[in-house]
Amino acid sequence: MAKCEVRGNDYDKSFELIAAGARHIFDSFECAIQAIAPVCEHCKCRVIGHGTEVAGVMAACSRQGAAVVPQGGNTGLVGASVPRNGEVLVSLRRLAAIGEVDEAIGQVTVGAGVTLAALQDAARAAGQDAALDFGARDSCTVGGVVACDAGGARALRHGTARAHVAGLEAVLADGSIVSRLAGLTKDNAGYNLPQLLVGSEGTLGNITRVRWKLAPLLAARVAALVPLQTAREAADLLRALRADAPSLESCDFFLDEGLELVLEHQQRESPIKDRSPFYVLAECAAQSDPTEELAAALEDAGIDDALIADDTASRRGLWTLREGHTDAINAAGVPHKLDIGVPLRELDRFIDAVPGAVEQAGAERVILFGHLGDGNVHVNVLGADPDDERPDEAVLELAIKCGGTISAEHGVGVAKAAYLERARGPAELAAMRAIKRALDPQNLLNPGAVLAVTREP
Ligand code: 2HG
Ligand code: ZN
Repeated sequence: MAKCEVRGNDYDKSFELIAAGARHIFDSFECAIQAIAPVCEHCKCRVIGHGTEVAGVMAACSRQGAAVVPQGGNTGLVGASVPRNGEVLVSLRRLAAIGEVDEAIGQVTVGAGVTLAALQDAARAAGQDAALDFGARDSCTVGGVVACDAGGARALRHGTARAHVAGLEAVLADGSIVSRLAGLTKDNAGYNLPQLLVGSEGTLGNITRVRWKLAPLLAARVAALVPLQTAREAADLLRALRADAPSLESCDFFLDEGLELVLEHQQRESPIKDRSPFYVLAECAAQSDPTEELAAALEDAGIDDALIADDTASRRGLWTLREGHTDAINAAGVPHKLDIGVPLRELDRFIDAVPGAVEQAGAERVILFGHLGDGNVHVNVLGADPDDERPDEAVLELAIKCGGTISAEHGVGVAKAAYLERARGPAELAAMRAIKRALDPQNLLNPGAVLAVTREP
């Protein structure tokens, strides 16, 4: 356990000391310290753990000119929640209160530290649905989800995290608190600060509470795993499903090489006998059983070999093939992780061109999977030196050439910050920097994330 430098409940004094360089607050913060001490031991950053005092911490840090990295579940993939230069780590995980679900309007206020799974459970218990889901659900937190505008498989129907933010509370760089938690559907009085904070990755404020918009619970579900030959066929299938299956909720994809990795990693047999190069995993959700609707849509699209899963266990079985990609890839090596998005009409061009581009950039292997409905491809490059930027450069360049984005749902963080100007152009980047300067003139909030540190005049 690390050395204790500050004791007692005098928070204000403690915050001043932390900001001034003391490394830990112990005593009444024991739980938090236990949770975060290993991180601290490893990276030697300064750590605090009492989330409810975020405003006090920020005010003290602002007075001392100490930089801060806000952290939720630390499940991000672009390095945005990890201190890099001795910043104070503000862990928001203990802000884990879940308010009462307002069933009439379909909203709930939750602390930033509530996990996505806990939000889903609370919504379900009230007959509602959080309407956002992805593999890291058990450890990612709502604050982090909102801070990086996470998406996941169900964004096709329900939008990304942004669409679920009816308001939020955040602590700004000077320690002031902005709070819009009334959850008004119509409220156009002034700039929409909450929406500006969505996707800002901790660079404009510490999100402490979120007013989350729920959706009606659609308990009748069916999934289908469809073997296909090409990305073009997949895009055609999506078009057909969107037209003929209004209950379509998600439409993800993976390739046979990824499936093979997952099967090996999970030590299971392929549920598909006749393997093919490309697979689409679609799920429909409705008030009443959508199986017939999905089956008819598949038949009209000329599909006769889909694997249909109409009970919870078999649906989960199919989704673990898709969601198991991250772990299976990690077990195969240290991947370069890219998360690009392209317009659907360009998807097959991108997917066809990526392996060649990556190989030319000196990498051995690329695994592609993602969210077909959003044109969101997770490109995991294996067999490249961790510091070799050439494969990343090649993939991001290709995405931009296809009219796409360098970050679809994982965020920019520090990993992609150097590419932001190329993706957004100088005018947009200058506007972003102006916003950052206005809200955080000392550059204390997550410095170097999203906006690369430059020597500005
Ligand atoms: C997913 O869709 C996540 O499974 C993670 O966004 C993607 O590991 C990845 O590249
Ligand atoms: Zn994803």
